[in-house]
Amino acid sequence: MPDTDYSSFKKALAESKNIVVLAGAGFSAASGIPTFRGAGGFWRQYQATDLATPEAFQRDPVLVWQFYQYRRQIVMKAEPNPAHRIVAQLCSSSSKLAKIAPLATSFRLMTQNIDNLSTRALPDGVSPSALPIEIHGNLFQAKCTVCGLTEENHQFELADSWDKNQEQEQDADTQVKPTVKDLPHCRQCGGLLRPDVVWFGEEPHRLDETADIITKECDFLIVVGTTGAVTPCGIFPDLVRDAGGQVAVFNLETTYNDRQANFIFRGPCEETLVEALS
Ligand code: BV8
Ligand code: ZN
Repeated sequence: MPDTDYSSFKKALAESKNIVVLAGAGFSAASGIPTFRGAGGFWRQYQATDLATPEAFQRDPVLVWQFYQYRRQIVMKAEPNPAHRIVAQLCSSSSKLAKIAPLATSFRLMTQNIDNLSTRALPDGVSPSALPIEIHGNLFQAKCTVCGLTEENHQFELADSWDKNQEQEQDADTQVKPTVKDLPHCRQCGGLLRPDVVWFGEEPHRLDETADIITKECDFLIVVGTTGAVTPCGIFPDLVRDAGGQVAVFNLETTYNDRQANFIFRGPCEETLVEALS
């Protein structure tokens, strides 16, 4: 039966060497970012998984860019929440980490989220090793569909004809729909840019690196705010347990990862995770 006691969690953490946090959409929920399968997971009449695929982009690149533009607009107004902040502190401060895990040589974040909030929670000038591994990419990165050039893209460089109030769903059909020529294009070759995020059916970013960390180094995996429904991240808890590590699950409700959990903390991670890691 998984343990639900914070003091035994903290004791286990204090004996761990390579701690990994695996985050999902629930990690950013307190920042006001809609999760995938919750009520906010719908956009107009679509499920996100109807739009987060290469086929959807092939079929209607304008609609897919509107979907990501809508999410960028929400994220740009959002702030990191206490869960982002405590994980960012432990990723970037060895002295703070030593207080809760004196034997730890690494504390890393792997996030399925593309909202950049975990990076924004970090202090300026951190070492690259403190940055999150963004397994599913980043909303503020674009990639050329022709030459593969990738570029950061923080301001809304989308054409003026772009509807600035996409969230007003009721008048979605009355707006002038942008065309492909209004979409962002590559400054190097003129090719159409796509959001540099991992769509369903595509290989996650840094997969070999994350697989090595999970199977060869991680001895304590903290899974936060994810259903565990999406692979390959959804099987990381199994891999850590198979390698003799421990797993803790922080979620509002049951998840596919609960069966692998040594610890389960039911509740909002912006509270439970802060309690557990303080
Ligand atoms: C791959 C980026 C192979 C884009 C995302 C059939 C057909 C085709 C494919 C498949 C198939 N069956 C399985 C697959 C594989 C597929 C998959 O898993 N599909 C699922 C739907 C079954 N996976 C893939 O395609 C992956 N690629 O397998 O490639 C390969 C491998 C090697 C080499 C070559 C090829 C790629 C998957 C990546 C897809 N992209 N995001 C975008 O965001 O638009 S996934 C997307 O879902 C997000 O990243 C999200 O994080 C992720 C997982 O969802 P959750 O994080 O769990 O979010 P959700 O809303 O579901 O749940 C929120 C959770 O938070 C809930 O549990 C809730 O209770 C909790 N919560 C809410 N608030 C709080 C909270 N918890 C705590 N506190 C709170 N306050
Ligand atoms: Zn190009």
